[in-house]
Amino acid sequence: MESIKVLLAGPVLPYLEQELDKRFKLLKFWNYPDKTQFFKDHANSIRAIVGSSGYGADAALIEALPNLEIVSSFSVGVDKIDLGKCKEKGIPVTNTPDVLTDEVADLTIGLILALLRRICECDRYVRSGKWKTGNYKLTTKFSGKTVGIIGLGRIGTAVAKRAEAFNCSICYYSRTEKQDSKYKYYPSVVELASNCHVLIVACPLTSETRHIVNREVIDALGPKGVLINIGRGPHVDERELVSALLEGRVGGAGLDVFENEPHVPEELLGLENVVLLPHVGSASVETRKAMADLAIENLVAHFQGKPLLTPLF
Ligand code: 8YV
Repeated sequence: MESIKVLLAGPVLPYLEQELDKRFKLLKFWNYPDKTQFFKDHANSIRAIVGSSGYGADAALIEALPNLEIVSSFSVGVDKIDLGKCKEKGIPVTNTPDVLTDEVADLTIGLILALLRRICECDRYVRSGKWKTGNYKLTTKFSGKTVGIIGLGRIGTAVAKRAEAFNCSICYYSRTEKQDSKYKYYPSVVELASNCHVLIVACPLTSETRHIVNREVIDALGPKGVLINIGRGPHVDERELVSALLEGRVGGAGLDVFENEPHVPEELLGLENVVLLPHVGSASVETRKAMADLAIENLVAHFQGKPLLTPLF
C-alpha cells in the first residue's frame, strides 16, 4: 500500500498524519503552494483524499483527480465534502460516527453547565483576586430545565440521555417526527425555541440547515433562553446572535463552533454571558485517536477490497 497516493486536504492530528504516512504515499496539500505544478505531477495518481471538519474536497478538487477512488473524513460532519459530486462519480465517502458521540455529548453538558453556572467567569474571578474584595454573581440552575434539541441523531440522542439525568424535560425538532422517541416533537424550530430554556444545535450542516437558528428563532428563545452550538458555525446566523446578545434579547450562548473559524466576532469577547470554545467537541486524546484509526481503517479496507467500516455511501 506504500505506493498508493493519498492526499491529505489540510493539517490534522499529528498521529493521523504519521499513521497515514506509514501506510501510504502521503501528500500534504498545504505543502504544495504551486497547485498547477502539483496537479501536473500528482492528479492522475492520487487515489484517496483524507479530509476533516476544516478541510475537505470540493467539486473542483474531485474533478481534478480522475483516479480518485475514495474520500475518508476524519470527522462525523461531512459538510466540507461535495457529496453530490462524489455520488455522481461513484466515489464512496466515509466518516467517523459513533466513536465521538460520547465526547461531543459530554462537552455539550459541560458547555451548558459552564454557561448557566458561570464556571469560566468564576474561574476568572478567583484568578484575578476579586474574590478577596467582591461578591460573586448568583447563577442559573440547570437541573429540571427544558432542553430543546435541533437534530435527534446520534449526538442529539446522547445529549438528551445526559440531560435526562439532570431531570430535564426534553423536546426536539427534526425534519420528521421520530416514531420511537419518547421526547416531545415540535415541527418547527421556532416552536421548539419558544418552549425550551436551553436550545442545542446538534444536526448536520446542509443547505437546509444553514442558518437554521435565525433572528426569529433567537427571539423565540428569548432573554431567559440560552443557545448551545456544538454543530457547525453556519447553523447559526452569527450576526443576528451577536446583536441579540448585545441587546439582551437572548440570555446567553455556549459556542464550540463559529461561522468563520478560527475567527470569533470581536463583540463576543467582552461578554460574560457567553462561553467560547475552539471547536473541541471531539478533542480528547482517546476520541481523536479512535477517529484517526477509523479514518485509516476505512482506507485500508477500501484498498484491500473489503467492506468499508463506516460508509456514508
Ligand atoms: C472534527 C468535528 O472532526 O467530527 C466532526 O464533525 O467537527 C470534529 O470532531 C475535528 O475537529 C477534527 O477536524
